[in-house]
Amino acid sequence: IPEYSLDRDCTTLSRHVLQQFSTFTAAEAQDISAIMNRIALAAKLISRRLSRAGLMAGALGFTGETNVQGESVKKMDVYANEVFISVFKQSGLVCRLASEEMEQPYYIPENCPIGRYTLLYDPIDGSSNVDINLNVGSIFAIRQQEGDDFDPQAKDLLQHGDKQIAAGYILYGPSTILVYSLGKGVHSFILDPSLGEFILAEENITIPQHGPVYSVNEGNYWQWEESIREYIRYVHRHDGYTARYSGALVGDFHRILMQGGVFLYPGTNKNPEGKLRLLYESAPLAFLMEKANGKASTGTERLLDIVPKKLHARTPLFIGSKEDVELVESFIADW
Ligand code: AHM
Ligand code: MG
Repeated sequence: IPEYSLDRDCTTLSRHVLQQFSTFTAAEAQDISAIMNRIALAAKLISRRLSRAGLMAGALGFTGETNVQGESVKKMDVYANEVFISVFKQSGLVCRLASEEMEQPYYIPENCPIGRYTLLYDPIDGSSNVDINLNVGSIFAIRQQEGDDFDPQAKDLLQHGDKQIAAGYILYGPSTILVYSLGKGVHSFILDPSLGEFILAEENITIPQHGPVYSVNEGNYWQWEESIREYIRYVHRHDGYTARYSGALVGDFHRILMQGGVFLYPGTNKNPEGKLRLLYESAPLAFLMEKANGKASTGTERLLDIVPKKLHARTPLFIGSKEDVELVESFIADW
C-alpha cells in the first residue's frame, strides 16, 4: 500500500476539526469538535438505515401525520429527527435542537447547565426522494445559545446567519459525503463504511465564478414573477447552460458547489417566500457558499443578513457562483 493512502485514511473528520481551531479557545474547540463527532455519528446511523430501508419492514412510506410545514411526514423524517435527538442526549453539549420536523425547539434539560449551543437541522432534506432510492441529505448549523433556557419561542434564534458558528450537510448518495465549515474554508469527507470513519476528500473547496448549471423547478414557471421567467428565458436562449434538478436541495447544492452554476427557489404566487426554510436549510448552505467564494441571495439582499421573524420562516433562495447569482439579481433589480 503506498504510504500516501495511509496518511489520507488517517485524516479523519475528528482530526480535521481539531486542526481548525486557531481562533477558538481551548474549551470551545473541545465543544465544537465533540459536537461535530456527534453529527458524524448521526450521519452514520441515518446512512446505515437509508442503505437498507427498502429491505426493512416499515422503514419507508408516510406516517400519516402532517408536520408544522403542512407537509406529509415520512417515516424516515421521523427516524432521522430522532437520531439527532438521541445522539445529543446526555452529551452535555447541546441544550436545544430545532428542526424542520418540530414545531418548537426540543430542550435537553440535563445538558442546559453546560451546553450553551443549539443545533439547527433538517434531518432528511428532499424526503420525496426517499422512497425511490434517490439521493437525500441532512443539513445542520450550530449557533451559540443566547436566550433564556426553555423559551418555547426560542427568540434568540431569530438572528442573522453570521451568528452561525459552523454549518454543513451530509449527502446520502452513492457514497455518503459530509461537507462542513467552521468559518475557515469548506471541506468534504467521504464515509468509508469499512472503517466507519469520514475520511478527508477535499480541503478548501472553492466554487467557480461562473458555471453551466441552473437548478430550479421549472414546473413553477407560471407561479413566478416575470423577472424570474425572464432570467430563465435568458438561459434558454444562450449557449452553455444546462438544467439539473433532483428535488433534493443538498444534492443540487453539492453539484453546484463542485462545478459552478446557480440554484434557484424563488417565491411563487402561492408562497411568496418560496419553500425553503431560512434557519436550517438556506442559511447553513449560504454560510458554506460564502466560505467557498460563492454567493447567496434572496434576490434583493444577502441571505445571511436576513433576520427571520419566526423559527420556520422561509425566504427565496438564489445560491451558487458569484456571477450567476448576480445575473439573477440583475434581472430582479431591472424589473
Ligand atoms: P423537504 O426538506 O421537506 O424535503 O423540502 C425541501 C426540498 C428541497 O430539498 C428541494 O430543493 C425542494 O424541497 C424541492 O421542492 P419542489 O418539489 O417544490 O421543487
Ligand atoms: Mg428540507
